[in-house]
Amino acid sequence: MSQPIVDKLDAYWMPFTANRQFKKAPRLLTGADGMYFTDDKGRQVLDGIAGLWCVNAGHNRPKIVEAIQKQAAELDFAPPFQMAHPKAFELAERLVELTPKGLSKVFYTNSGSESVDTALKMAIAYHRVRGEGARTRLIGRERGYHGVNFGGISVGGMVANRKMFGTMLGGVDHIRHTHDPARNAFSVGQPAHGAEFADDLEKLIALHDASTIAAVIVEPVAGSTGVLIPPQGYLQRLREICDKHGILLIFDEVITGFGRTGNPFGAQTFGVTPDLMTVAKGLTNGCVPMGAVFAKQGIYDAFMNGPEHLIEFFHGYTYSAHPLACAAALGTLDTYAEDGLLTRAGEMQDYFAQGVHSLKGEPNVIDVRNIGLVGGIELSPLPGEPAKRAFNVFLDCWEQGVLVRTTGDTVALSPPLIIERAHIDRIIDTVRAALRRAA
Ligand code: PXG
Ligand code: PLP
Repeated sequence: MSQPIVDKLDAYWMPFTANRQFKKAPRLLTGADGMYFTDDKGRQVLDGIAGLWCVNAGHNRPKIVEAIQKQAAELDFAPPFQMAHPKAFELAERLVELTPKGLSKVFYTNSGSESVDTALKMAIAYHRVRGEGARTRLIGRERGYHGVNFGGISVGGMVANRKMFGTMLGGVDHIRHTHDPARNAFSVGQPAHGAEFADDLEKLIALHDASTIAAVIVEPVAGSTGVLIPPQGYLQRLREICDKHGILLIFDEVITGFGRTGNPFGAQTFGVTPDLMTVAKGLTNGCVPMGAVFAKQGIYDAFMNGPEHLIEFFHGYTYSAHPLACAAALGTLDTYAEDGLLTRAGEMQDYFAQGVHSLKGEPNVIDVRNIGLVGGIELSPLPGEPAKRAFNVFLDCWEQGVLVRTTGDTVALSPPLIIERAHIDRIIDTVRAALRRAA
């Protein structure tokens, strides 16, 4: 027998993982190229989830690899406080060419979680610098995922991510989620029913008074909690209510950013522009950790008062605008542009939709949802064992050489945007066979 690649699995406490189960039968990845991972047994595994919703241009893209290598040798680090390096500015200029009109300022972070906490702090501080310091409440949504830092779990709505961690931020409330299978099951694209879920916001405003509310944060498409597509008119209505009451609207586009829904950002796909927008993941094609918050010009301007030598916003990370991350992001934007990837999900979505919706009628499939190159296939749970049936499907697909993701009893697909029809066919065939075996 050949020597195992790792013979000690003890010290590493793995994130969001069933550690004991994993360590009994580890799934190790050792290489990646294009649409495929290589595992430690030399198998090729088709990547049905772009790594973790992040490798949008596929793996091992030469422009990105070269940019990182070159940058490491040229300028390894530059302090981001009171100092900068040229690529940080170049990247910001390139990014704001892609954003919805008005989102013209970029603040760098290192992850989606940091982007979320940054945006929440920006929102509260924005009201304060304008003399509305009583606006401190934050409104999230049930089943929302906004990363794992204290701000993010406070506005988030995933019970397992919250219940162990005490009282979190005060002054947070939630509107209902929009998942409504009784009316919307098996909708292709945006469901027809549920714009009125946005009116929950009016109820919370009536309860707390608008003068105490800083911001509302939602994912345009909820990814982590099982691919929940916004009902037609829902995001528009949230926007109208926020405008009416002077509340900032934050879109968390960590998953929907960088082409996932057929446009650079979900805001463009759904035709609604937020005041703040958080991104990460696809910003660097997942290659170097990086996130960002986009802000409207007026939010930035509100901070630019007082003596010029004083810091305007007391916030930032040692690794904000890290040179390797900026280089990776520039290489990523070049790659997206060359391959037309930021609109490719729109071209592929009909074929992808046909594929995922062809799973209707397979054993235990109770709903199928899709938008762009995201799909969710919801299964009825095994009696008394929630999440187990979907996890069995995940393990089966892995055995068959296809990587999918599960959350609760939903199988999620979010492949690299370079995907071709034959890859879609293989993913759907593999999931179909696994569903039948899991019956
Ligand atoms: N906001 C949203 C909308 C996300 O999807 C984050 C914030 C946090 O980003 P970081 O980079 O801090 O992880 C995310 C991340 C899953 C899964 O199982 C999804 C995410 C992360 C890990 C797993 O679907 N999304
Ligand atoms: N903890 C300590 C002791 C620090 O000195 C710093 C940064 O200087 C941090 C945490 C924050 O680290 P980061 O800026 O990487 O988020």
